[in-house]
Amino acid sequence: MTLQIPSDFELGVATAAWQIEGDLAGRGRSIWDDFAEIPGAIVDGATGDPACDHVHRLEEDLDLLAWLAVDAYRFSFSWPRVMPTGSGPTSPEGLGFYDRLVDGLLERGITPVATLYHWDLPSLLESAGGWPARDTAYRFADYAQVVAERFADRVDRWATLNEPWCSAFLGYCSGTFAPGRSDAGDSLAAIYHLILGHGLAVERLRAAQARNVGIVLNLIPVVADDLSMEPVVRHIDGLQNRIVLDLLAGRGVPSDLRESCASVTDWAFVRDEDTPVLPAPIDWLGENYYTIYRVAPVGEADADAIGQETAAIPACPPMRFAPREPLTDMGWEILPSGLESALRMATDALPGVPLWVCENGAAIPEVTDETGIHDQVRTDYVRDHLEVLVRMREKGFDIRGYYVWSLLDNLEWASGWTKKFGIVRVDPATGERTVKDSARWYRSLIAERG
Ligand code: IFM
Repeated sequence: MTLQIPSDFELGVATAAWQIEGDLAGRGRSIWDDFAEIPGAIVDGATGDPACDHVHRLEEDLDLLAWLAVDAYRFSFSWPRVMPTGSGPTSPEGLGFYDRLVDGLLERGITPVATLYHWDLPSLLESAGGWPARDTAYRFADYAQVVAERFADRVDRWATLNEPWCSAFLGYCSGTFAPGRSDAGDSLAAIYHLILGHGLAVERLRAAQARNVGIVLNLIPVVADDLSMEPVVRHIDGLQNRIVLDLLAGRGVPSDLRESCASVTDWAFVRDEDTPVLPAPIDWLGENYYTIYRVAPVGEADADAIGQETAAIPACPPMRFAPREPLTDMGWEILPSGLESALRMATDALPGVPLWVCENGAAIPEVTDETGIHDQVRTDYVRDHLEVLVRMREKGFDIRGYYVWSLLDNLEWASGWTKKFGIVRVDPATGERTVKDSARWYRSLIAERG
């Protein structure tokens, strides 16, 4: 069946600063630079410089975007490139880089869509306590204001945070992501302060006349075949999905979570004065969808799926993750119908808020020969998820667009260069870009859209 994309449905690609920019000399350090120096923290020892050397190859990458003819490009500002010490003085060079990026997109007719925080907390703010500390939320709001005052005239859509779940629970509970801390109580304080920072930043963005302000989550449907797993499903769903949706919707921390996590926190960080700030009205919601969580009673060892770790779940009851084939290279179950469940969750919690799928894509094996880089599984993955969106739109869901993750092969966080999500290959040794089959397919899809 041919995929019929409606003419008003936005198609784009996404990246994030630490994963592609490089040029550590031109910015302050972030928690990911520090994490990368811990032996074994990043599997292949990759570091944030040169990454894809995007800062020095900006024109080439802008031309790639123009060749794809995407409607929009989603990138993230690096907080330590804008404010090297996390608060106070800004860097003229750093801001100048983003001027060139945003202006270069506009010159090519591509809509800039910016995320303010995609996990690269300035190192000095981590030394001051990181996201478990309330003050970090206020520093984030100050940074948001600086960026919005400079770019509100040119950036069309703003996301405060990308996937706060990862920052909080992989960063502060399992410690498999930067900053590599393992304290369940701290991770709950972190998720709360991230959403507080979001709410404070929304106010500053609006004051600076920023248009279209939202947030990007990774809502993940949780399923189990075994009925006895219902309480576990609820606990994980609470931490992955409901805590953030409920805070954004003005319902506070879900009462069941307050109880099920009582062994690891007294929730003293939740303050009454935050009640009006947390549900700051948003203009749109982004969902990054890759997979579901399938959980099962304890049995064999945990699956090797990246990010699916019981250690990332505060007060985790006995359980294991049990993804089913087909799997991507990340060990993630491929299940396009889960995208519908994730978006329904968003709509149920925040009715009337338009949705974008801000990331979707796959790390999969590729075949390279003299005719090119063949990645049919990636193309199928993208097409199957787009089909879900087209069907949902027909049913009346307000879904406005979709961005492939990712434009480039890049630093896949703790997996370094070992997992490739790009529709364009990047040679880690030389930085050379080579278009894959999936990029040619996506380009034709955009060109042939209804
Ligand atoms: O690479 C990441 C991205 O930074 C955030 N969302 C998931 C992607 C794949 O793991």
